[in-house]
Amino acid sequence: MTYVIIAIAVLVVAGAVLLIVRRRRNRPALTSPARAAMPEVLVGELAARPSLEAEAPAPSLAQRLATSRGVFDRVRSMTGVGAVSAEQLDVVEEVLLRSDIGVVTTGAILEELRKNGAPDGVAAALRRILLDSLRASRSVVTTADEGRVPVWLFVGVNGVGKTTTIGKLAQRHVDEGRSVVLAAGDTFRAAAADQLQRWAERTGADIVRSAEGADPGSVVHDALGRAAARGADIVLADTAGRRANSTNLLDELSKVRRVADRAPGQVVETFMVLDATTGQNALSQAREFLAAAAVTGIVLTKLDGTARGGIVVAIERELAIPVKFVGVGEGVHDLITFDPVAFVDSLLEA
Ligand SMILES: Nc1nc2c(ncn2[C@@H]2O[C@H](COP(=O)(O)OP(=O)(O)O)[C@@H](O)[C@H]2O)c(=O)[nH]1
Ligand SMILES: [Mg+2]
Repeated sequence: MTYVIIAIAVLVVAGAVLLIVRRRRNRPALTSPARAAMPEVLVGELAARPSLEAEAPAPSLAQRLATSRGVFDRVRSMTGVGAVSAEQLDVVEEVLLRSDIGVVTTGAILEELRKNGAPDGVAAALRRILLDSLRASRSVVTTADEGRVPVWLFVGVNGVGKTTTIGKLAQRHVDEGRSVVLAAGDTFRAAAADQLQRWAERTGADIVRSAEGADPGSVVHDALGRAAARGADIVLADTAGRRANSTNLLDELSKVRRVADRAPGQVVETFMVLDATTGQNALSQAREFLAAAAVTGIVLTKLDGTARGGIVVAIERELAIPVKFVGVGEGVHDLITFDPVAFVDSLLEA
């Protein structure tokens, strides 16, 4: 009998210890301040309301690129493997041209399909061909030589999304722990600097601006001085997208570039910003800028809501400059590091 009582007592004590240990484990690591008990009604209301996260899951790339994906519907639904029929080739041609992949690139792709057929189906063959033409290195440089401040320069015509892209990238650099100075080199209108200033306030970046009509070179020069004095990690320099004529604009860009590349500055990336919704026009614009600006990468904006997603492939094939970022909306997080596999899959994966 005594043994039984002792055994029961031991069990009860062990149970109690287990309970206490479990409770402690469930407690969050950081102790939060004690809160007053909430009224039952409020508790009920809160429980009934779904959390914000559950309400708005981040859209997938395929969702963001839904309009371009729609153009490829007919290719994705093609059945059959092996030789590609003349009718199928016609459909592929129409789809590629509609997606603004361009005549040259479309011709090359059709030739390849004709020659090699589609052993795993047309969509899979197209996927492989597109990925083959998107093999450029997309690394971005964020460091400069000892004692210099890295500068990212943004060029492109008015309205393509330069300032917005700078704002999004400022946020990215800040998130990655870099201190950022923005140079408001678009002095054509005061509103341009105001817009950049709002991005600076929002992202916590520093900004150097001047009066409307000021010399953009001197704004960039001052921004470099500020960055060097404060030990900032990177300067993002905005530029104007218009002048009285394009020769003046290109001259001005060359001058801004020279200033930005002089110590303490060092231009490590020059991004040409292009608007995807202008399709093949973006290509001709780019050609005009290329010689003057020594472009190291393309930022393709407004890929959301356009059917012209194929322009990514046309740009890389015809200009031989890598697309490094794509804009998929107006929000601060709507800029994506361009990933060919994710991009091509968002168009062609079932
Ligand atoms: N939908 C969409 N709009 C964009 C994107 N990037 C920029 N914009 C919009 O395009 C317009 C022009 O952008 P802005 O940065 O002022 O162009 P900038 O003249 O080249 O500096 C603004 O209304 C932006 O919100 C994008 O990726 N997607
Ligand atoms: Mg601007």
